Amino acid sequence: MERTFVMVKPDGVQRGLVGEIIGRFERKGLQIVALKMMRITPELAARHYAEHREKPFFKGLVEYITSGPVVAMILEGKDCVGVVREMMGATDPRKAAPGTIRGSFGMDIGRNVIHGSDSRESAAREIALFFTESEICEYSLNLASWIY
Ligand code: 3AN
Repeated sequence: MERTFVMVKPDGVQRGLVGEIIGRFERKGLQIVALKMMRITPELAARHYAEHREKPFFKGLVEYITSGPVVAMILEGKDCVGVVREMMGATDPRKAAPGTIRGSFGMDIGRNVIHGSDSRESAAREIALFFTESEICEYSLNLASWIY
């Protein structure tokens, strides 16, 4: 089983999309193994978005992601990283396929509702950045027989 890190960004929380987004992942058959609402500090934002440090949009990105609470989670399932990326849609919501989360709920690349890790390596790094081991729940849903 694979794990990925997902976050409903401040615009998603403000717009009341938390339940809708989590519901999509649950109904898909992904298992929530960790979940919390939190405020991202500028320091955590800088570490999370380290690869974008030199980009022109970096300052605005940090201001946006620290502007209100986010809902962070770890999801688990077969090929979870890729499955979540497909469900999120393209980074720019105006270009994201209709039916994807960004395609359904976004209009601007600077307000794109959700984050999901882009690789297994990023997922491992981001999970360690946002969660402690004790915040992760190991439990059986018997997915082997009902989902797969
Ligand atoms: P994704 O979130 O789809 O993996 P990345 O990693 O390229 O996309 O970008 C990380 C975040 O940076 C995006 N979610 C978006 O909020 C922001 N971002 C990326 N490109 C731009 C841009 N051209 N203008 C403003 N914000 C951007």
